[in-house]
Amino acid sequence: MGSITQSTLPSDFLWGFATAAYQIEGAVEADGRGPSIWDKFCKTPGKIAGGGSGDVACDSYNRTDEDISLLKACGSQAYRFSISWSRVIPLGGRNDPVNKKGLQHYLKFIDDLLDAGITPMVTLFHWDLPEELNKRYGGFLNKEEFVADFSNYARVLFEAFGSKVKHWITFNEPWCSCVFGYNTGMFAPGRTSDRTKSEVGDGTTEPWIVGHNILIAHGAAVKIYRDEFKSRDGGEIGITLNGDWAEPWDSENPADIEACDRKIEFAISWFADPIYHGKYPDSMIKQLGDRLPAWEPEDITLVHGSNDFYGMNHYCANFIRAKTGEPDPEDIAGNLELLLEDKNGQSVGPITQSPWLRPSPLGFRKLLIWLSERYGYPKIYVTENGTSVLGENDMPLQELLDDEFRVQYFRDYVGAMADAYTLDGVNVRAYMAWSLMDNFEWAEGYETRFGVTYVDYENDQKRLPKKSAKALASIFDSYIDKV
Ligand code: PNW
Repeated sequence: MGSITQSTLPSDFLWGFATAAYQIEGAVEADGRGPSIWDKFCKTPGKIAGGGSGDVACDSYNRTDEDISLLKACGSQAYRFSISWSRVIPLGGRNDPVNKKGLQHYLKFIDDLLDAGITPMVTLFHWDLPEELNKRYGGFLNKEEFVADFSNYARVLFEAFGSKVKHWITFNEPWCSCVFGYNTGMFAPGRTSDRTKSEVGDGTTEPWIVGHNILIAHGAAVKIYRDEFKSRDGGEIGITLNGDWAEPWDSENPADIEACDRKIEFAISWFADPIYHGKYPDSMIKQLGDRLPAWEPEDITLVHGSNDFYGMNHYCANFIRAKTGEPDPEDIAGNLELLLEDKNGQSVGPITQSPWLRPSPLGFRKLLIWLSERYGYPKIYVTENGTSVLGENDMPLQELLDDEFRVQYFRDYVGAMADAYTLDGVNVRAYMAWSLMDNFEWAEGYETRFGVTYVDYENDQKRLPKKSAKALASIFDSYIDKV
């Protein structure tokens, strides 16, 4: 692979920062918002590190002006944020009332962003399902109800914001909703076969049902957008999938080499193959048999071809070691182990604060190529990329703000992306760094920070830019072609 020095990105390349509603907004009872499954989950003792919740978070609901100033100070061209479903429809369902105040809030925010010259990229769903829908009919587990309610919610948003928002993302990281929500129980709604963690759940079947239903809901929302709004509004819509790169634990063992593709298939192709190829990957069908739902013709018709762009969340790489023997029925990964070191004890990358995250910029470039080859060189929007920093939460403030580790991460990852564009023909067109500011990092609470802006949770959620806040503008400036 060539050197990074001569690589560039196209002049219309869009870059900015990403966040999600429950992680930053707080104000969980303001203006008629209804509870989501995360409000409930956070109240269950032992689920969140430090016992935190999104009750206050960064208080962004009340500080949209400050957040826009931050974006401007960073030189951000775009902002990816998510809408809280239960602010817009507090109970969530298609026959439940729409909350005008919730809609108004986002309408003003979108207008303010546009006035500031920042392009909004809107995620419809970033994990915060209205709790009422979970209670009423089991949320994602109920295909008919969930698809109908999500479709209604999507239509309300397209109708209200469609003239202003041109980039829509249906679901953020369905893999996390399925696996963490319905297999390990680490995330809301916390269902799992492990009865020490939850009284309900079946990790052998539910993740696959939930994934199937989310795909159909995505397809249904895309159809609504294309049939009713696209010609009027001229925007585009896709789904965001997470997935990290895989290297063999033993590079001489064919079983480990083969397991690498299988790992990516179980993480990404689970969703992307139905969207781009109209079927589930063979490796999954082989391992899961009839636990993987079969496609009804009318459902796969909705899903197949439903991406205008591929939304890519990407953080790191892993070493993969094939397991021998029959797969455990609880297995969600493809009968393999994910490791941080290879056979020779070599680490995949430097240690961060997140146990699962070790940076590997070359892995990013390799995954961009892998996806492009498998899915026919789709337009790719990187919708999240970023890192935590080991021990950051415990550093003295001055040291914390000088986050050279994060700056280097962005330099390396953006460089790898420019190489993929310039040298490998990858059609990558946007990049949103995770995250604009430190925020509620789900089960890891507030102890893990991903922001380019420090948030002082003890002092009125004061925001202070870290070194990395200013770094991205100059990094992108050095790659993007001038017109
Ligand atoms: C993504 N893992 O989540 C989410 O989209 C963000 O909301 C989140 O804050 C960000 O990445 C950083 O974690 C993930 O354990 C959470 O592999 C956990 C994992 C992957 C992605």
